[in-house]
Amino acid sequence: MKTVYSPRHKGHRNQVELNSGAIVPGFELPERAEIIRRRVEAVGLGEITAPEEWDLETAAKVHRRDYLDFLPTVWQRWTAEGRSGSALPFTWPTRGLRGDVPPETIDGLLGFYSFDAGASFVEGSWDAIKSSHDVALSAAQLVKNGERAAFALCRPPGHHAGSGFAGGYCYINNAAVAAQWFLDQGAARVAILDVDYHHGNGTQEIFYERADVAVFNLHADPLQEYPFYLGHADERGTGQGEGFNTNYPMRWGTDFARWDEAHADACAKLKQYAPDVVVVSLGVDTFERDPISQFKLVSDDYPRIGRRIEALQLPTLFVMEGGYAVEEIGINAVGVLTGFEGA
Ligand code: SP5
Ligand code: ZN
Repeated sequence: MKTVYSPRHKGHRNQVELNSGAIVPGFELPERAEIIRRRVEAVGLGEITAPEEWDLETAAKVHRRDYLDFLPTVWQRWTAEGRSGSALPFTWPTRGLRGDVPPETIDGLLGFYSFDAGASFVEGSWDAIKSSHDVALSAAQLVKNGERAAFALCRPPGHHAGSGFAGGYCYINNAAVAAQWFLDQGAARVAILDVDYHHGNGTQEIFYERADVAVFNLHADPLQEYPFYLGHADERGTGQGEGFNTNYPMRWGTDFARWDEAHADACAKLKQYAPDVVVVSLGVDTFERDPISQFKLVSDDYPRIGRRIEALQLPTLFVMEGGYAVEEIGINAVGVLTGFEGA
């Protein structure tokens, strides 16, 4: 299968995050995308192409316009205050505070448009965010034009970004934008299968009241793990969307046997939904040596994930999300893809 990749992700670097009470260098490193790209080349997965430039009109159907307008302005606003380093929020509008009045100043805006301190901005961030969005849409176009599958090597990732907020290393929800684009191109139904270790809270929020995108999410139990405040099994969708959101929270220590049971169930339900296309939010932070995660998958398990997805017999767009064991993420992410291809 073809891979879409842009070197513009590299400007998004030297971010920071809050971890165990300290501001630390971000886990979401530029090397991640480079290691995956080199693995794509090493195994001969297929051609690697550059994305086209896309406008933000599809993104504006899954994100608030004011949020999309804010993102490109962050670095300029931050440096206009005489700051350097990373633009990071420190106040958030939780319960009991107003979430409907955007402040005028950058510190207030950063908190208003995020849910954690895991999505800092540096000088090259917006250009990388936009390139990641373009990578997802260009790979979606390959599938629309008849490829059985394509790989969007997105960086930064997207599944924690909601309609009006960044967080968890995510800014624009690339998988959600791609799903919306398939609908706009004539698909009747799209399924999103999120296999990242963390719950895809942004994707769930965006489609929670909709029946035209069914979301299946396999992830660490929010009672134990980030993002903590969404991803429980009783979240089934609401209104028109009731029954079209399915969560599989799993406890720390989950191994492949247990994980694959949930995957098999999700794939069976996904098949019943009979979508025209499936978008896979491909995170490989389920790996046993991932530095921020607590599942026990091993490298040999990833091709088996790809084989199960191939068995759906649907046009498939893989969108890169998380995975932080930097040495192994190439083997594991591309392992899913070669498993799919070899099935
Ligand atoms: C796309 C994606 O995978 N985003 C993940 C965001 C996770 N942010 C919270 C990280 C918490 C790290 N704390 C782990 C402590 C281990 N030393
Ligand atoms: Zn993750």
